[in-house]
Amino acid sequence: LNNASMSDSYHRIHGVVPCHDVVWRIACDESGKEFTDIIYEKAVGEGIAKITINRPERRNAFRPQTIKELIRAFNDARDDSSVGVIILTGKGTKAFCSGGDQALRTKDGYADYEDFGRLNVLDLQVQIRRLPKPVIAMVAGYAIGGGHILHMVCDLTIAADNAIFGQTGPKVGSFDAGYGSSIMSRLVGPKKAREMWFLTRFYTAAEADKMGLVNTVVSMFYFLSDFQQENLERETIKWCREILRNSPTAIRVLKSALNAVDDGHAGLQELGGNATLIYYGTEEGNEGKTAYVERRRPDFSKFPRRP
Ligand code: S0N
Repeated sequence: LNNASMSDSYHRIHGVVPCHDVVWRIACDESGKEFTDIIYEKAVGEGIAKITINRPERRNAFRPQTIKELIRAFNDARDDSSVGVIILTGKGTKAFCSGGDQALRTKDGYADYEDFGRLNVLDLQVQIRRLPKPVIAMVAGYAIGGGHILHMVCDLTIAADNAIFGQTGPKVGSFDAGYGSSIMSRLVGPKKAREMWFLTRFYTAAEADKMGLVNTVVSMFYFLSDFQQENLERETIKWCREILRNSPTAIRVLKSALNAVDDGHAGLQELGGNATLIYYGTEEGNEGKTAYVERRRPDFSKFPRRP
């Protein structure tokens, strides 16, 4: 048995996979329904969730079902207070995600059930952007089209040195005029963003690093087996652990602050929600609620009017 099949059979039998010093346990959401297009795992005792797009035979292209499952898993990871960081990745070393499944594209989006198409990947992009925990894209191989946009909406990107980034829209008859354009322009600057979209070139991990598209590139001497892939995961886990050592509230507020200007009213709402959340925890905020419950006039006189 090679590493890959050993780890696959271990997964099936025990529901857990040892990866260096991390033990991954298969997770589910409250519906209890199985996932078919993704693998959803949590690292035992670590505060890390990992969501893997599992369509390697299609270079991890997503269909509406894939996105539905990703949304369920991200919701669960958001609600689970033991989770502090979420990794988004693709199965295998050939692709993170190659975008929407072109075989399912119809005149009104992507269709894999019912009679009409949909672009539910846009909901997923917004969900990742608003999720109050850091989301890290762990990219090996191709991050193309809608897959490239998914890594861009994540907070951080850790790339393997075989990673390839690019947009194909104008070549295959599509475009993302939302986050796929605006966030890209913020990340790499307006000139480079135009280059990426107008010329539809692909870029190596080193080029992406230089452009500010990724946070780091994990160099790998030889990148063909599961063992080498663990180097990428090892580095990603290191970044997760560094984040997890820090204050979750500070990180939560910072994520919303870093997005606020670009996300307009929705960004302000997210940041404002965090202010309310913190205010609820103060004695001053509590006085208002307690007075209402006790049917008395609230007394805010003891609280300072700070300069
Ligand atoms: C990723 C590429 C470069 C990999 O090349 P490689 O390694 O040579 O592999 P292939 O032999 O090409 O592929 C292996 C098998 O996988 C299938 N496949 C790959 N990608 C897709 C895909 N996206 N959809 C369906 N199938 C895919 C291949 O067909 C092959 O299958 P077999 O073995 O059966 O022949 C290369 O594969 C590539 O260029 N892929 C296409 C990349 C692409 O153009 N993606 C779509 C880009 N557009 C979007 O993602 C749109 C996103 C979106 O949803 C959206 C968002 C906002 C607004 C609008 C939209 C919108 O859709 O319009």
